[in-house]
Amino acid sequence: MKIFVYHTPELVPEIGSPDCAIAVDILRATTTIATALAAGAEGVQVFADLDELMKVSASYPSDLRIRVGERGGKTVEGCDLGNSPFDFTPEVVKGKRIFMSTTNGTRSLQKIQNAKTVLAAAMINLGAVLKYLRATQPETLWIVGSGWEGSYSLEDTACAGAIAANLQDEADFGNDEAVAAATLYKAWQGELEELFYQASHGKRLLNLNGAEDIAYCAKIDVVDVLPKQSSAGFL
Ligand code: 3SL
Repeated sequence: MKIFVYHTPELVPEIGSPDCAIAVDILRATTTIATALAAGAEGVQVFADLDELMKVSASYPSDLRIRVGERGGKTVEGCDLGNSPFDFTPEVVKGKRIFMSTTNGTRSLQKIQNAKTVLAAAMINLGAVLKYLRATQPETLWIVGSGWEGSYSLEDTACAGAIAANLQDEADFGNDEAVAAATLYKAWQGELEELFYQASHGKRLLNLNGAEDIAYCAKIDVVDVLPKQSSAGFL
Protein backbone atom coordinates (compact mmCIF):
# COMPACT_ATOMS: atom_id res chain seq x y z
CA MET A 1 0.00 0.00 0.00
CA LYS A 2 1.32 3.44 -0.94
CA ILE A 3 -0.13 6.31 1.09
CA PHE A 4 -0.47 9.86 -0.23
CA VAL A 5 -1.78 12.72 1.90
CA TYR A 6 -3.29 15.87 0.36
CA HIS A 7 -4.05 18.73 2.71
CA THR A 8 -6.99 20.15 0.79
CA PRO A 9 -9.32 19.08 -2.03
CA GLU A 10 -7.60 21.66 -4.26
CA LEU A 11 -4.31 19.74 -3.96
CA VAL A 12 -5.75 16.44 -5.15
CA PRO A 13 -4.22 15.49 -8.54
CA GLU A 14 -6.58 16.06 -11.45
CA ILE A 15 -5.19 13.03 -13.28
CA GLY A 16 -5.42 9.44 -12.07
CA SER A 17 -7.47 7.90 -9.32
CA PRO A 18 -6.46 5.65 -6.45
CA ASP A 19 -7.85 2.29 -5.36
CA CYS A 20 -9.09 3.93 -2.20
CA ALA A 21 -9.58 7.58 -1.23
CA ILE A 22 -10.49 8.82 2.21
CA ALA A 23 -11.89 12.25 3.01
CA VAL A 24 -11.20 13.70 6.43
CA ASP A 25 -13.02 16.61 8.00
CA ILE A 26 -12.50 16.08 11.68
CA LEU A 27 -14.17 19.39 12.65
CA ARG A 28 -16.82 18.28 11.95
CA ALA A 29 -18.32 16.77 8.77
CA THR A 30 -16.75 13.30 8.71
CA THR A 31 -17.14 12.98 12.48
CA THR A 32 -20.81 13.82 12.05
CA ILE A 33 -21.28 11.37 9.15
CA ALA A 34 -19.81 8.53 11.24
CA THR A 35 -21.97 9.53 14.22
CA ALA A 36 -25.13 9.67 12.10
CA LEU A 37 -24.56 6.21 10.63
CA ALA A 38 -23.74 4.79 14.06
CA ALA A 39 -27.04 6.25 15.29
CA GLY A 40 -28.94 4.36 12.62
CA ALA A 41 -29.29 6.85 9.76
CA GLU A 42 -30.30 4.99 6.59
CA GLY A 43 -27.58 6.74 4.55
CA VAL A 44 -25.84 10.06 4.04
CA GLN A 45 -25.83 11.79 0.65
CA VAL A 46 -23.34 14.64 0.36
CA PHE A 47 -23.54 17.77 -1.79
CA ALA A 48 -21.00 20.50 -2.39
CA ASP A 49 -23.85 22.71 -3.57
CA LEU A 50 -26.80 23.66 -1.36
CA ASP A 51 -29.24 24.26 -4.23
CA GLU A 52 -28.50 20.78 -5.53
CA LEU A 53 -29.15 19.35 -2.05
CA MET A 54 -32.54 21.08 -1.90
CA LYS A 55 -33.46 19.91 -5.41
CA VAL A 56 -32.49 16.25 -4.92
CA SER A 57 -33.94 15.96 -1.40
CA ALA A 58 -37.27 17.48 -2.51
CA SER A 59 -38.19 14.21 -4.23
CA TYR A 60 -37.64 12.24 -1.00
CA PRO A 61 -40.51 11.82 1.52
CA SER A 62 -40.22 14.69 4.00
CA ASP A 63 -40.79 12.47 7.05
CA LEU A 64 -37.90 10.23 6.03
CA ARG A 65 -35.32 12.89 5.21
CA ILE A 66 -33.11 15.25 7.17
CA ARG A 67 -31.55 18.21 5.43
CA VAL A 68 -28.21 19.18 6.95
CA GLY A 69 -26.61 22.47 5.97
CA GLU A 70 -23.62 24.25 7.44
CA ARG A 71 -21.80 27.35 6.25
CA GLY A 72 -19.19 29.14 8.35
CA GLY A 73 -19.96 26.81 11.28
CA LYS A 74 -23.63 27.84 11.42
CA THR A 75 -26.82 26.04 10.42
CA VAL A 76 -28.11 27.08 7.01
CA GLU A 77 -31.61 28.56 7.03
CA GLY A 78 -34.16 26.10 5.66
CA CYS A 79 -32.19 23.03 6.81
CA ASP A 80 -33.28 20.77 9.65
CA LEU A 81 -29.89 20.44 11.32
CA GLY A 82 -26.43 21.98 11.34
CA ASN A 83 -23.23 20.02 11.65
CA SER A 84 -22.93 19.30 15.38
CA PRO A 85 -22.51 15.55 15.91
CA PHE A 86 -24.53 15.83 19.13
CA ASP A 87 -27.69 16.54 17.11
CA PHE A 88 -27.46 13.18 15.35
CA THR A 89 -29.03 10.99 18.02
CA PRO A 90 -30.88 7.73 17.28
CA GLU A 91 -34.16 9.49 18.20
CA VAL A 92 -33.58 12.05 15.46
CA VAL A 93 -31.87 10.13 12.66
CA LYS A 94 -32.78 6.43 12.92
CA GLY A 95 -34.10 5.18 9.58
CA LYS A 96 -33.74 8.62 7.99
CA ARG A 97 -31.80 9.60 4.89
CA ILE A 98 -29.48 12.52 5.45
CA PHE A 99 -28.87 15.10 2.73
CA MET A 100 -25.80 17.05 3.76
CA SER A 101 -23.79 20.04 2.59
CA THR A 102 -21.01 21.64 4.63
CA THR A 103 -18.43 24.33 3.92
CA ASN A 104 -15.45 22.07 3.22
CA GLY A 105 -16.04 18.42 4.14
CA THR A 106 -18.62 17.62 1.50
CA ARG A 107 -16.44 19.35 -1.14
CA SER A 108 -13.54 17.02 -0.40
CA LEU A 109 -15.84 14.00 -0.50
CA GLN A 110 -17.09 15.06 -3.90
CA LYS A 111 -13.56 15.66 -5.15
CA ILE A 112 -12.61 12.00 -4.63
CA GLN A 113 -15.75 10.49 -6.18
CA ASN A 114 -13.76 8.76 -8.93
CA ALA A 115 -11.73 6.53 -6.65
CA LYS A 116 -12.68 2.85 -6.69
CA THR A 117 -13.54 3.07 -2.99
CA VAL A 118 -14.43 6.28 -1.17
CA LEU A 119 -14.48 6.42 2.62
CA ALA A 120 -15.04 9.07 5.27
CA ALA A 121 -12.69 8.99 8.25
CA ALA A 122 -12.53 10.69 11.61
CA MET A 123 -10.76 10.02 14.88
CA ILE A 124 -13.99 8.52 16.26
CA ASN A 125 -13.94 5.71 13.66
CA LEU A 126 -10.17 5.34 13.22
CA GLY A 127 -10.17 1.63 14.18
CA ALA A 128 -12.85 0.77 11.62
CA VAL A 129 -10.90 2.58 8.88
CA LEU A 130 -7.64 0.81 9.76
CA LYS A 131 -9.36 -2.56 9.91
CA TYR A 132 -10.81 -2.04 6.42
CA LEU A 133 -7.48 -0.92 4.93
CA ARG A 134 -5.62 -3.85 6.44
CA ALA A 135 -8.21 -6.30 5.14
CA THR A 136 -8.44 -4.87 1.62
CA GLN A 137 -4.84 -3.68 1.09
CA PRO A 138 -5.47 -1.00 -1.59
CA GLU A 139 -2.43 -0.49 -3.78
CA THR A 140 -2.75 3.29 -3.67
CA LEU A 141 -4.45 5.24 -0.90
CA TRP A 142 -5.18 8.96 -0.96
CA ILE A 143 -6.10 10.67 2.30
CA VAL A 144 -7.59 14.09 1.65
CA GLY A 145 -7.98 16.77 4.29
CA SER A 146 -10.82 19.22 3.85
CA GLY A 147 -8.99 22.28 5.14
CA TRP A 148 -10.85 25.55 5.32
CA GLU A 149 -11.82 27.21 2.05
CA GLY A 150 -8.69 26.02 0.29
CA SER A 151 -6.22 26.42 3.13
CA TYR A 152 -4.43 23.89 5.30
CA SER A 153 -5.97 22.61 8.51
CA LEU A 154 -4.11 21.17 11.46
CA GLU A 155 -6.89 18.86 12.64
CA ASP A 156 -7.41 17.10 9.29
CA THR A 157 -3.66 16.58 8.94
CA ALA A 158 -3.59 15.03 12.42
CA CYS A 159 -6.28 12.53 11.41
CA ALA A 160 -4.59 11.74 8.09
CA GLY A 161 -1.44 11.26 10.16
CA ALA A 162 -3.21 8.89 12.55
CA ILE A 163 -4.10 6.62 9.62
CA ALA A 164 -0.63 6.90 8.06
CA ALA A 165 1.25 6.42 11.36
CA ASN A 166 -0.73 3.31 12.26
CA LEU A 167 0.06 1.76 8.86
CA GLN A 168 3.66 2.88 8.50
CA ASP A 169 5.19 -0.53 9.26
CA GLU A 170 3.08 -2.18 6.57
CA ALA A 171 2.89 0.56 3.90
CA ASP A 172 5.03 3.10 2.02
CA PHE A 173 4.58 6.83 2.19
CA GLY A 174 4.11 8.26 -1.32
CA ASN A 175 4.68 11.95 -0.58
CA ASP A 176 6.26 14.24 2.00
CA GLU A 177 2.83 15.26 3.25
CA ALA A 178 2.25 11.69 4.46
CA VAL A 179 5.51 11.77 6.44
CA ALA A 180 4.66 15.18 7.90
CA ALA A 181 1.12 14.14 8.82
CA ALA A 182 2.32 10.98 10.61
CA THR A 183 4.92 13.05 12.46
CA LEU A 184 2.31 15.60 13.56
CA TYR A 185 0.01 12.88 14.84
CA LYS A 186 2.77 11.11 16.77
CA ALA A 187 3.83 14.40 18.39
CA TRP A 188 0.27 15.17 19.60
CA GLN A 189 -1.16 11.68 20.14
CA GLY A 190 -2.91 11.73 23.50
CA GLU A 191 -3.34 15.54 23.35
CA LEU A 192 -5.51 15.88 20.27
CA GLU A 193 -8.10 18.07 21.97
CA GLU A 194 -5.35 20.57 22.88
CA LEU A 195 -4.08 20.47 19.30
CA PHE A 196 -7.56 21.15 17.96
CA TYR A 197 -7.85 24.21 20.24
CA GLN A 198 -4.81 25.63 18.45
CA ALA A 199 -6.28 25.06 15.01
CA SER A 200 -7.94 28.05 13.34
CA HIS A 201 -11.18 26.12 12.86
CA GLY A 202 -11.01 24.94 16.48
CA LYS A 203 -10.90 28.62 17.49
CA ARG A 204 -13.79 29.40 15.15
CA LEU A 205 -15.88 26.62 16.72
CA LEU A 206 -15.00 27.76 20.24
CA ASN A 207 -16.43 31.17 19.37
CA LEU A 208 -19.61 29.35 18.35
CA ASN A 209 -19.79 27.46 21.69
CA GLY A 210 -18.32 24.34 20.11
CA ALA A 211 -16.06 23.15 22.98
CA GLU A 212 -18.08 19.97 23.52
CA ASP A 213 -17.98 19.22 19.80
CA ILE A 214 -14.18 19.62 19.73
CA ALA A 215 -13.77 17.27 22.71
CA TYR A 216 -15.93 14.64 21.01
CA CYS A 217 -14.19 14.99 17.62
CA ALA A 218 -10.81 14.40 19.35
CA LYS A 219 -11.88 11.05 20.79
CA ILE A 220 -10.52 7.88 19.20
CA ASP A 221 -12.69 4.83 18.37
CA VAL A 222 -16.02 5.89 19.78
CA VAL A 223 -17.99 4.22 16.97
CA ASP A 224 -17.38 1.12 14.90
CA VAL A 225 -18.71 2.32 11.55
CA LEU A 226 -17.08 2.77 8.18
CA PRO A 227 -18.88 5.35 6.00
CA LYS A 228 -18.40 3.96 2.49
CA GLN A 229 -19.68 5.56 -0.68
CA SER A 230 -22.27 3.61 -2.67
CA SER A 231 -24.67 4.67 -5.41
CA ALA A 232 -27.11 5.53 -2.58
CA GLY A 233 -24.66 7.72 -0.67
CA PHE A 234 -22.57 6.81 2.36
CA LEU A 235 -23.84 3.66 4.04
O1 3SL B 1 -16.19 22.69 6.77
C1 3SL B 1 -16.94 21.78 7.01
O2 3SL B 1 -17.27 20.95 6.20
C2 3SL B 1 -17.56 21.72 8.38
O3 3SL B 1 -17.27 20.51 8.97
C3 3SL B 1 -17.28 22.94 9.16
S1 3SL B 1 -18.06 22.98 10.71
O4 3SL B 1 -17.26 22.30 11.68
O5 3SL B 1 -19.39 22.44 10.65
O6 3SL B 1 -18.12 24.41 11.08
